[in-house]
Amino acid sequence: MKKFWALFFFFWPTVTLVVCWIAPDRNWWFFSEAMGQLGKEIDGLFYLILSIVTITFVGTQYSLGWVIWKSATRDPDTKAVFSHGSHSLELIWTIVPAFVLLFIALYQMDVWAKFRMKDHFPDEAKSAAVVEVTARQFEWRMRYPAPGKQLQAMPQPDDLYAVNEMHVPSGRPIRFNLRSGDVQHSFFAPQIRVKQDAVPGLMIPMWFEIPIPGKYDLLCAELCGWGHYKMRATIYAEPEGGYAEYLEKLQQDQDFDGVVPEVEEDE
Ligand SMILES: [Cu+2]
Repeated sequence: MKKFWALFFFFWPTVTLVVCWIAPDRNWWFFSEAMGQLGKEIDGLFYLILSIVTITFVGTQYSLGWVIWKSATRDPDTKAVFSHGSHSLELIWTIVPAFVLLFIALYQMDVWAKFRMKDHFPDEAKSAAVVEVTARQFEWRMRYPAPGKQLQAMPQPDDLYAVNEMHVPSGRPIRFNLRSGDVQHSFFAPQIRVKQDAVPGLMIPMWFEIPIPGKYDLLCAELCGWGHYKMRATIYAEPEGGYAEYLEKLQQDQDFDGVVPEVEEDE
């Protein structure tokens, strides 16, 4: 039975190593490649932490298995050895994890700053936002400036609105502002690896860059009420000129009052 437990503790780290062997071919079961440079850097942090955790797990489980195996296979007549702890061991397994945590904290600071701190945004994303995103129960509201104008912090009479469709230019970093109209929500664009809480009373500046035009998911990642599940929208990364075209069309739709002028007939 003792040998069984030793084998049990050898089994799981072995499974882990096999998984690590086949996982890169399957993109670690991520459902898509990270879109954009920032997404790749965020994935990089994820892989770093995953590696540290894997090494720790495999190391501790094999050691545990080895200790049990040793005791299972030794001569039952051998005298047991008792010890009263070890100061050096205590120091080692306190200092090593402390340094690992400190390393992670310092290592991720550049990516974090680029992602979250306005002063470190790419230059193109420091200027005016292309859209203001407001999360509310249970939809995403977009506010765009009128064509040719810049988005103001306060809503303007000629602003354009859309629901659950976020159109942005592709191929360059774009800035947007995130707000909440009621409770706490979370802006989550999984393919771009961008996630940020929308907090009532705050306007949070954000940016991302989508190199390839196309459709991307936008979800709410904060349980915000009964309709949380349907807070799903689409990000349209527009090709060159597509964003301006979209704004023109939105303006036409918004200005249209539903009345088609009658054609006057000559008597
Ligand atoms: Cu929500």
